[in-house]
Amino acid sequence: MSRLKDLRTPIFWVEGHPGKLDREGWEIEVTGLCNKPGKLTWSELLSMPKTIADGRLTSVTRFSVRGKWGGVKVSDILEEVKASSQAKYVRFWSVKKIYDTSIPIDVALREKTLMAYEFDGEYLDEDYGGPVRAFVPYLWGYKSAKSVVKIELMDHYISGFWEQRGYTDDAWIEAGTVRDMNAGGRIRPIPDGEVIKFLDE
Ligand SMILES: Nc1nc2c(c(=O)[nH]1)N[C@H]1C(S)=C(S)[C@@H](COP(=O)(O)O)O[C@H]1N2
Ligand SMILES: [Mo]
Repeated sequence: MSRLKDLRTPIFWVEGHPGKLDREGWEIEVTGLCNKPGKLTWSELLSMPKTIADGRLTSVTRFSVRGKWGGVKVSDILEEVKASSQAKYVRFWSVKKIYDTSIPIDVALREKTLMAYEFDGEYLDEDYGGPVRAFVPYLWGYKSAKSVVKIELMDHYISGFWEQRGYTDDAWIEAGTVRDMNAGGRIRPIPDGEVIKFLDE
């Protein structure tokens, strides 16, 4: 069991569950508009400064789960690979490369946008996008690609898996209600816009 599972957080793998993944052997290719493209290994990620972002993953399907997501800031990774000033979008690719999604660089550079490997101090397992997933609490959860194997820096936008199937490209969170997984699935209203601190009460 994991904390996310204990909270009964739904598990989404639209392309099919990937099965067991090799955490220690995990590598993320960082490519596109940068001066130092290359591979980021599991041990390199762990050696980079760790950021803990208290935040919520909020799905357009209307659940929301809050916790302490631990990982490396995407901004630190972009610095490490010396992202070019022409890079305007960051595209995340999941294992199998069927699922992808892209976010604007200004969202990628924000302080709670992570390549996350932990939730509440536990390593993420495959159900929840381990070894390493995107965590983008500012936008609907479909931007938080799971089990990321590739980060691509681009000068233009490309619609991702869900965006091509009708979800909005900007993934701006719309007002309504969500099931708050931290409160046993209780229905709570959410405001329009980014969700960082809502439902704290
Ligand atoms: N590879 C992959 N990443 C994905 C998805 C998916 O189906 N496949 N679903 C997205 C959606 S719609 C949401 S809300 C979150 C859900 O994360 P969870 O399955 O850890 O709860 O993952 C996002 N990342
Ligand atoms: Mo979602």
